[in-house]
Amino acid sequence: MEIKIQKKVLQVNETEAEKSRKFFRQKNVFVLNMMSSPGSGKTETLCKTLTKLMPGVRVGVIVGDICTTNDADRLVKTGARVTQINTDQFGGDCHLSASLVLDSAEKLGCDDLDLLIVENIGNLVCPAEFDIGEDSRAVVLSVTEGEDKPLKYPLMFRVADVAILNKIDLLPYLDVDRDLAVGNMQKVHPRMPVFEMSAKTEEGYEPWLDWLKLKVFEKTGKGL
Ligand SMILES: Nc1nc2c(ncn2[C@@H]2O[C@H](COP(=O)(O)OP(=O)(O)O)[C@@H](O)[C@H]2O)c(=O)[nH]1
Ligand SMILES: [Mg+2]
Repeated sequence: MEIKIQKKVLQVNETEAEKSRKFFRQKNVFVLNMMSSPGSGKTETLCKTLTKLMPGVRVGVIVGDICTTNDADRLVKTGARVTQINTDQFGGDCHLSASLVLDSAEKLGCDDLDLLIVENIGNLVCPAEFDIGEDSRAVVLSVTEGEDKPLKYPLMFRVADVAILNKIDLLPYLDVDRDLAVGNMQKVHPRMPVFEMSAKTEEGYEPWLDWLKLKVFEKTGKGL
């Protein structure tokens, strides 16, 4: 019975995701769904990414959390247009649904955007199951989480188009094997691009920014 309910929820979401995809196509905006466990550095990576991309790339952000506007407050300082979703009022959902994202995207306005980034709720499991009508999915794994997480939570890494290994500035202080962390991500998802970065020192940002700009160009035709 539980499985049937889950299946129905996902089917309803899939219909909504198609509506979102159509909306984003009409607006000619590239949409990136950014996912990870809490604290791996999604918001910090986004703050640095937005600062480096703007004003050449016009970026909007939808950020999801169960409670607080902390992340929106940080992101808005970059100058990007930001809206925060809190799922507490909907029972504290651990993921963003397609309908919530579409509703927020309409309110945010996408006419003048090249790139819309959705920072999903921190969770390495549920967001991987919910299509939000995005064009690409990025997963962030920080070195403090351990090399084995891609093997323990494979779906998230399987559905991702690109991965960031974040907090590499901390490697000297940890017993973590960087190559093994990258290897485990690519074991689950062969040939997935993995960018090794630090949001603190800003090491490793250029290849990630180039990847993102190429993706925006491929969808929208906007050379940035
Ligand atoms: N040393 C270090 N700390 C980081 C890095 N990226 C994020 N942090 C810190 O990790 C904590 C969680 O980051 P946050 O961006 O809020 O993670 P989120 O929950 O995935 O959005 C914050 O204290 C950040 O300052 C990094 O590359 N290196
Ligand atoms: Mg965050």
